[in-house]
Amino acid sequence: MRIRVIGAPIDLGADRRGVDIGPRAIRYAGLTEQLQRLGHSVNDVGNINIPLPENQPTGNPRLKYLEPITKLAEELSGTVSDALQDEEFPLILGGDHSMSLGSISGVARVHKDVGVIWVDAHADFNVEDTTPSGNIHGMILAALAGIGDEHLVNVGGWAPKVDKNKIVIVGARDLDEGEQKLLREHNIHVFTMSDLDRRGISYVMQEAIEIAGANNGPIHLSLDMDSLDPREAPGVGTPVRGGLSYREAHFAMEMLAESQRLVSMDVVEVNSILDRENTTAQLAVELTLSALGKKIL
Ligand code: B3U
Ligand code: MN
Ligand code: MN
Repeated sequence: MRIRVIGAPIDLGADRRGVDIGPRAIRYAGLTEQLQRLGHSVNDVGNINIPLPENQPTGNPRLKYLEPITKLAEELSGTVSDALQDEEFPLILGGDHSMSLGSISGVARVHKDVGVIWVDAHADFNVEDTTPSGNIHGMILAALAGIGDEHLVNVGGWAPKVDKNKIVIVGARDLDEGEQKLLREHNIHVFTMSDLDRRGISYVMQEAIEIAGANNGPIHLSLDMDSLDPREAPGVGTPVRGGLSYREAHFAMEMLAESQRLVSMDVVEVNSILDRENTTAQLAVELTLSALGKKIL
């Protein structure tokens, strides 16, 4: 497969500084070499340009940095749809999760029926009225489903980007009250950590692939590294105990590879300031390899 690596070091969507180093840290962990060793060809087009938060007005405290975030989403969306049009698989490196507004909009422009598997400790399903932080990375999945602030929802000039019925969240364990209400109201498929404990990763991923990839449709994987247990992935902005184990995460990725339905992928929230010796970035590379076909035997 031909893979186009796109760095999106956006750090305007979250409070903890350090995710802007994520794309570099993932590259330093050997991403290109290892993808090539797996037999892929890699076209790394570098990073999109991100303005410094210091030079940007915060704006509405319940929708911090709304203006630059939507502007960057427009740009990234174009970069991602160009990759797909050139028949390369977009692998987008974050940055905080607000970057997925751009990446998934770009995918949805080309694959109108794309489903999304959102692997995350959080649901990122807040809106202006439910957010406890004003951080837009906690609102992106709702925006992609057509829910929330109109500027976020209408990036690229159309909405929704993804059919609500084809959204699946895996690994959730930290949901805000208003967010829970929204998820229920819109019947979003959420596999929490307790579902994982009850049914196992194999069952959960099989269901997730069936739901997101209904009618043999394409799937985008959005991998938030905070879905993993903080013992495995210490370098994330909002660690939450009780996450995916190393083996569960790898197996989930292997099942996605086996499904042969992935058309694009993001890896987000690697925070190098909080990381230990690039452990989280290395794990991000390993999991990407499993999602893109690496097998034990
Ligand atoms: N739900 C909280 C916290 C959060 C969301 N996403 C992350 N943290 N990484 C919020 O601020 O919306
Ligand atoms: Mn997230
Ligand atoms: Mn998260």
